[in-house]
Amino acid sequence: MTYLTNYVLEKTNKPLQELTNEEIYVQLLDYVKEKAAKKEKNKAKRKVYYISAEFLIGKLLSNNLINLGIYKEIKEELAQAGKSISQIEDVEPEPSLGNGGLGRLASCFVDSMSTLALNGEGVGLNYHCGLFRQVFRDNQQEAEPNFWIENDSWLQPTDISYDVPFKNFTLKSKLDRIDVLGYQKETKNYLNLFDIESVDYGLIKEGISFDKSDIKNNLTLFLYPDDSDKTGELLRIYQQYFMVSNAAQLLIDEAIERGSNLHDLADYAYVQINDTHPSLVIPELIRLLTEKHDISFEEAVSIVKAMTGYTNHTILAEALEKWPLEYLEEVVPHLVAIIRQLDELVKRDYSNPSVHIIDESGRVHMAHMDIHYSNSVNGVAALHTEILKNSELKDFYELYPEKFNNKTNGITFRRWLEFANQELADYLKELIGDGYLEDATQLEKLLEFADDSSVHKKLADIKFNNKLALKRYLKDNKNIELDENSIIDTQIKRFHEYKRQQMNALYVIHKYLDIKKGNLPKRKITIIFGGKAAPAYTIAQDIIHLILSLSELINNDPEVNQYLNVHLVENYNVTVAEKLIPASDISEQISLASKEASGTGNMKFMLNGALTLGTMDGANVEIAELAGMDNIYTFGKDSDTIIDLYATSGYHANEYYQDEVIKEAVDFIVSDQLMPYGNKERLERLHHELISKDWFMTLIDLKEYIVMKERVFSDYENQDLWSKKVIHNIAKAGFFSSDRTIKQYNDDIWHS
Ligand code: 26Q
Repeated sequence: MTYLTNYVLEKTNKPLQELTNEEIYVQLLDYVKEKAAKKEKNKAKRKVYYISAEFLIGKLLSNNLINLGIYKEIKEELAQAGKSISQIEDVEPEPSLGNGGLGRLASCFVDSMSTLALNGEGVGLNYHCGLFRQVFRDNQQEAEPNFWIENDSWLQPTDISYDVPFKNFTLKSKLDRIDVLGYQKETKNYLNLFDIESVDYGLIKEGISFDKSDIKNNLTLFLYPDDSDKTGELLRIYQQYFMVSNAAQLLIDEAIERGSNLHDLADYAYVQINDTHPSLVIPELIRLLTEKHDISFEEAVSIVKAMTGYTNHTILAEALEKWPLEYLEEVVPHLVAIIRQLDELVKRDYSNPSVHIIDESGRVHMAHMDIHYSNSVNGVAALHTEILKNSELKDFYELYPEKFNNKTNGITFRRWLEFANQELADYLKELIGDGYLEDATQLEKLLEFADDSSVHKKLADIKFNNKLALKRYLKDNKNIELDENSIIDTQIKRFHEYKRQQMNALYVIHKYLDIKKGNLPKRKITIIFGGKAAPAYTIAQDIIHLILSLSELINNDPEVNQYLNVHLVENYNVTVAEKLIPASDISEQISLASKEASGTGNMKFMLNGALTLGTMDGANVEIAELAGMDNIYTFGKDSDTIIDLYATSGYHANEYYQDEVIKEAVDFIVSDQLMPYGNKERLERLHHELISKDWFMTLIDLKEYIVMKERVFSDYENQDLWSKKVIHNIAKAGFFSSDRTIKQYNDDIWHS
């Protein structure tokens, strides 16, 4: 029981008590790294390379301690020295290498690959400022650079370096690695983060604007740099090619080292392409095999096809990348010839232009290249995969039915239960033992307690304690006063019209007006939002502005603020999610049906005993099936109806706007009551958008949403009924363990 004490004494000559939290953090960093260094790399002939533009890893200290199986011991030891582990956790900066679901998924996946002891690693870029830090000024979002890399960090330099050739120059890379420890495993994997040799922070000007043309010094400065002009788009191509060329060179080197003659490369490596950002890996592998290793084009194509798989995360047309050939010509001319050849092979076999790689206007459809030249195409939830097969990628499904498969997303329970909700995790162990840690489906044993009122009471107590912890966190860090006695209703995710935060905001308006009319809720309601909006996405910024303005109005209105509070948490990230999710009662998953590929926040809430209020979209459908319709609150038009409305241009916002209840809420956006808190241009633009275009059909489900939300609040008053639903949700959440997802990837696709 003196792990750390002795270590610290040896390293610093001081007892633990005398170290500051910052010093203890650094000691723990070294301590964990030393433990990790003793672990062997996972081995298997075929190694999986999960290439992703994002890895939203979150803080790593506690996660690593949990995976090492020493979290509780260290926590105890620190406590005995008068130190609090949570204050030490606060010292660690959160890496800024991701933006949302796709990046968090990649991080859960590397955790699970290590936990299953697979030979599988992440490959990405080490962005120095990553995704921007969000600050609110005048009820608006502003973006600041997020410098997250400190001298003492989890990054471990290697001497691995490659030359990456661009049209006009060659850039040398360097590789930093982060150890990825599986849960109580003797072996480990790496997260490989490539970087350029010198990044120049001096290029940054106002906010997050910077000289986008100085590639040699800016390539790994920011994740998703502004691409509203050509230099920005070119920079993204530079980033993508740099990422995949490094990945391809690494995997070829590693395969050779392990005995491959490269004709058999597919036996040694499998590349999972996370969305289209890494798609250039296909022509790059073909280039390397043909130009550097003397393999014929035909053979190279068949090798690459046998060792790549593509994961689709969206059906939104604007998110499917299509690069103009002339842009690729400016950055990577040596790939253009290959891409043209790949396209010609497709055009030789198929006349249907919708499956061509290069379209009539000379744009390269990255997803199309992936589908033709990989052996697996997967969606991320059952409904999403069906939509891909039956509508979005129908023409491809007809060509290659055998390639299409579903891999419903998952989350790592180590972070999202063991760490984030320690009291719940301890209680679960008391009730059903700790078998669920290895086999998450054992959570079903909880069903036995579905009607046990002492269990109900204890679950409610745990939720309350989590609310108290959240209250402290929000007060200390986010300048928010949370009422721990209120029902907490949370919507946390990137801001996007299809996710419909604006519909929740319209509910808030409706409720505010209702309270003003004297219809008082039985219990105070706190509605919490969190999320960032892409800086160039004006309407999403307007929605943030609406919520911040409403929040100021409502929280300061003494007639209303005892019944309703609204908060938008600044700079939402993994760390904030870890506090919000365990404290929430209601999980808002209200996307327009068909648009949310899966969602993974929905799974985190379910596991932490919040009930879903959602549409039948993405993985909500599977949550409903598993938990049972009695234990989830669904509403709104289904995906078939929505897909049909798009096909027939059948939705007209204006028709819905005629409804009195809807009109009253929508018009409040430009009312005299709200205007003093807001910016006229933003509020008017949003109002106009909602009644004239409303591409993501906010108004179509608003009335049903209001009705269902009222039912949720009223059900909450019957605490035994509520807790029973909570138990059904936790019990059935086991399916959503990323260990299950990764096992399926490995069994069906990777065969590692
Ligand atoms: C595309 C073109 C140009 C610039 C940027 C992009 C871009 C950037 C980020 C496209 C997509 C993303 C991120 C997508 C994402 O996070 N998708 C989410 O993936 C989750 C994991 O599968 C799902 O659960 C979510 O439903 C999905 O929205």
